[in-house]
Amino acid sequence: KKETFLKDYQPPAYLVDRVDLRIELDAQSTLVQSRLLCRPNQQTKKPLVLNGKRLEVVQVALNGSVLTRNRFTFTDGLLTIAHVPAEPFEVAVTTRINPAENTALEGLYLSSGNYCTQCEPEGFRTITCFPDRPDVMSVFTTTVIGDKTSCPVLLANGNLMASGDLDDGRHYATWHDPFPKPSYLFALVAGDLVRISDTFTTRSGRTVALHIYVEARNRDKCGHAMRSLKKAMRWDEEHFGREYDLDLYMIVAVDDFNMGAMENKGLNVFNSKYVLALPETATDADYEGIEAVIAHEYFHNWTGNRITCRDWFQLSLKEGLTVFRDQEFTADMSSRPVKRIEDVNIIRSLQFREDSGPMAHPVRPPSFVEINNFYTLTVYNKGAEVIRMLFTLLGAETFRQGMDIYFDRHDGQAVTCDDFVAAMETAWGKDLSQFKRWYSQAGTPELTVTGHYSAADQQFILEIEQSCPPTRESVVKEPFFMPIAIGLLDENGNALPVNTDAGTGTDTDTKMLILSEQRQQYFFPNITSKPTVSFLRNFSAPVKVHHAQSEEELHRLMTHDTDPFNRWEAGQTLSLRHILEQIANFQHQQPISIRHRLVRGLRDFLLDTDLDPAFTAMAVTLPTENWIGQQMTIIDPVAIFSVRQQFRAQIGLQLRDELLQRYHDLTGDIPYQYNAVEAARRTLRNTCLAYLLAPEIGGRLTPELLQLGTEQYQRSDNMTDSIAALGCVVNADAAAGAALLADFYTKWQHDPLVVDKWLALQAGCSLPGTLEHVKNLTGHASFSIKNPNKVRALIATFCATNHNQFHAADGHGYCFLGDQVIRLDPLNPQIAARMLTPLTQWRRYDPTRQQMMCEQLERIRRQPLVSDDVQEVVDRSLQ
Ligand code: DPP
Ligand code: ZN
Repeated sequence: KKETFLKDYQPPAYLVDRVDLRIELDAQSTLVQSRLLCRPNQQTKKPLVLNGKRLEVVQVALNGSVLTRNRFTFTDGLLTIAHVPAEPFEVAVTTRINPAENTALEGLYLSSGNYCTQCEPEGFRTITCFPDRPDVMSVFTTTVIGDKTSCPVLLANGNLMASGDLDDGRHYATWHDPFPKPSYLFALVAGDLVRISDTFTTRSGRTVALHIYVEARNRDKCGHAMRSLKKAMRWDEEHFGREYDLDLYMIVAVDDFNMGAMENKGLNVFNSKYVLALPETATDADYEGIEAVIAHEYFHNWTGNRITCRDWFQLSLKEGLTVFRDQEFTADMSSRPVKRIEDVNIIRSLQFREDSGPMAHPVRPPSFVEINNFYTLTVYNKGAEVIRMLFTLLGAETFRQGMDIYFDRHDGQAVTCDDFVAAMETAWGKDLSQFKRWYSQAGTPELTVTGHYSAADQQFILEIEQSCPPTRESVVKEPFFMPIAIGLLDENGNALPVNTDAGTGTDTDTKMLILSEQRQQYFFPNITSKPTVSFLRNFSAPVKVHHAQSEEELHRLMTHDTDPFNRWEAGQTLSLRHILEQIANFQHQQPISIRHRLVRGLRDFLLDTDLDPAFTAMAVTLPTENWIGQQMTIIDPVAIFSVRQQFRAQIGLQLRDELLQRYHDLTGDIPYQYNAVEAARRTLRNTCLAYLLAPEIGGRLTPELLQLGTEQYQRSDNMTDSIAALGCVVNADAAAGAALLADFYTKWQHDPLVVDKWLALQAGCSLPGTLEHVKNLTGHASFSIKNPNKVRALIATFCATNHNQFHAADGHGYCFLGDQVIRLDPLNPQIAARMLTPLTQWRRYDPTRQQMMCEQLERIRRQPLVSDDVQEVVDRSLQ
């Protein structure tokens, strides 16, 4: 497959105003009849070209006459009719497909015996022949025909128009979606499902029916998803003025799904992980994830469906914006600073890594081989940071005006990221052309910050210099335009008024600087003593910062900063420094020790009961292994793990009394409830437990501490507390862990989502011997390589999070991943390509590891039937 370029974009030669589909379901042989009402979109006469993949073309007709085989061709994924009328015409195509054989989970497939679809981005072409590109928007009418017994439920997008019985035990349902949409938003679901119903009254007083469809065994697990949906609908009305537009909103949960969920118009299809929850089966993190993903897909109805993408290069137009919207929603539902810290952790631990590796690409990629490889942290999460910078620059009110302009201008259209920024420019009244470099230049900008204080002039000068490492699409980077939020603290930690020219009622502590040049200076007058800089408050731009601050200053920020994000950040920076210093010791076979001052800082956070416990939990957690690794020229996974683990054990020992005290004080006395307050309490309590049960490497815990974990596991009434305790025991003591794991499996083997947790816990286990155990589990009755959730739980957890053991010096971890990718690729190329991520990072490791990692990449590339998905990732990695 060859590379596709953004610069080669051409408008479609033909538009399709209407699509009529008649789909006769059969597991091995589904017959799809489509009638397309086409119309030329250009003056010059061109052949009609439709995409078609992995299907059999049974018949093609033009304006009612069946075409003989010499009137059309069907090769290389394209159905071409050379001669079509200049006037609007009708093309009818009949295709035959095999859902039962579809293990790629793209197009129409079976999950637990039920039919479902995934068409984004290019799955519709595996169902029928169609101009499968998002700038062709059509009104769909879909008739689904299926067996009454095995498929009592027949669903498609829009509203139900007709239904009834047919002969030979079959029945049909006809659905009509009045909103023109691209083919990637098409959906069909059929099977034996139960329905949970509710209603929502929009602010204009319309009643919308809300239906969640699940397998009967999951009937009682939909309450949280339904409540989340209603909250999201209300929130979008209140915060963006957006109301739902159909009379029906349907969500279907399936167990086999490549991604998290899909926003098909009126008929979302979800990975069951993001729908099903009961206190006994789902953790607080699951509850939060469900609320966020339900909201995300709902928000797509406006940012994605009503206004869609012109082409797939614009993917971030809908994804970056919708992630920003769901982040804001979650911040409103829980704790804003904690949500921000979580999002920044994702950006820095994972997106920065992507942005510095071979898969680095701008938020709007200039080219791709396989678009499925570009559903990335860069497009989603960095894309959301770019939107957030606009929000920060324009301010909430002007940003909202920009959104309104965007909706007004482009409703019903397929547009580009430029169109979005243009709407923001209109609202702001300022030029954003330099800002748009965020869409075209990849890589993480780096800022070097220096402060100069002159006591004589009572002036403070802040100097910022920006640079960005070269990436594939651009070697020399033009300077970025970004908001830098800062504050200044005096020696007692008091905030200095830096924003004195702001109007009344505004925050005088925080100044928004604009950085647009390669090097810039900012002047602060009337500063009576050398200030401490609180730089990049709330992480106002997705950049790396080099800022030589003393420990004194970091402690001041940690205890006094008015910006909660930077309080947390100062603590992280301190921890990071100490960890890196000890990593150097470890590498020189010197003993590792933790500095008293660091422990004291964590202790202060731990004992400050005025803080939100969820924030405290973040503040006492050490930087992630990924983030530590990124500070190193050569990543040493064993040293990182060992030092971090040793620190955790030491903190557990030195703060045992304080941790136990808080652990007991945070014991809940009411049955499980999911809400921000209760979840925060559990998070901190389980963070304390994890410290108490953190063993020294090769060391053993006291029986009392082990007992504390075991007891929590046995007594808790909810999955959050039981799995947290189980995880602590599993990582502390092999024998005790094995016993509890066996108990857990016996209890939960019937529940696939809980079994995923059981697999992930074992794959993430930091005690020695995990790889052998994981290999055995690939043969376990509960594991299936065909189920993406199982693959992620077992294989991805080991390879992408258990760094110490995945990167073991013998290279067996790499070999294991090579084996699994080779096994998976013929079945599900999208998931296989994703699994490769850890190997793409080979340049960051020592020469021996580099060589072993590359050997696996080469080996994968040599496979006779390597997919485009895997090929592209391997090729880019080895380039
Ligand atoms: N468009 C989906 C999402 O919401 C991905 N399949 O992110
Ligand atoms: Zn999305």
